Amino acid sequence: MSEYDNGSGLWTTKLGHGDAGHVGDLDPSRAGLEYFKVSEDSSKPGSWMADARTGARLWQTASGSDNGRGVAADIWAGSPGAEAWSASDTTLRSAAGASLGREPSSINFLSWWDGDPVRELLDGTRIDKYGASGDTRLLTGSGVASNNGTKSTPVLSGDLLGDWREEVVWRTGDNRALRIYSTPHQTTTKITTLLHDSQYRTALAWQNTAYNQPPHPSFLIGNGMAAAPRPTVYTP
Ligand SMILES: [Ca+2]
Ligand SMILES: [Ca+2]
Ligand SMILES: [Ca+2]
Ligand SMILES: [Ca+2]
Repeated sequence: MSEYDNGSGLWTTKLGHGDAGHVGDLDPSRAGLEYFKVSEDSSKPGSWMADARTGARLWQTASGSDNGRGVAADIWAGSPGAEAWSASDTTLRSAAGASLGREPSSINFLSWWDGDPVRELLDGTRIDKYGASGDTRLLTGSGVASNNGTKSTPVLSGDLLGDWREEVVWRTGDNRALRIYSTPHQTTTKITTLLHDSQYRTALAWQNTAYNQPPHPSFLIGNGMAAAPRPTVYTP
């Protein structure tokens, strides 16, 4: 997505509907953005990664099931860029599709929560940090609930307040209030507030207007990242 986008379609794979899609600089060794998606149709590849500008498919996994959930994000510093995993797959995959081993304990949302730029896992009312031998629980929300059954979506997750780390909004179990959780961890990484990034800002809007999915900015936030771009802000 660029600031010059006019809203017309760029391409289609004709691979049909999927229950999750992720757009970001998932593979930093390739120029531009990448798109990772799962397929609901069992005759289609279970998941696939494509160049987000051209739709050219970079790699895919086997067909044969309705692949209900899938995520791509840099959750592990042991492999460059994003990792990708999905419900019908059996392994965590590198940005290039190679097998990396143990899959994370959840396949739903994401959060930048602790001090490092590698992303954490958000599922239900919990935030976990992925590790090759097991995930570590960082937060358990008490007295709050998630939405949408197994998709376990929060009311909203994203960088709403303070620095670039992401807040999460959950409803209380009695539906009488919303709570905003914010990280208690300090960071040495400096990034302009993510709502200045138009792709990320659009992603926060779609969490409340369309299919509820975690947001990604238009640039890499992850292990070994370059200095994040400074936005150019125009006012009338
Ligand atoms: Ca890329
Ligand atoms: Ca990684
Ligand atoms: Ca982190
Ligand atoms: Ca924040």
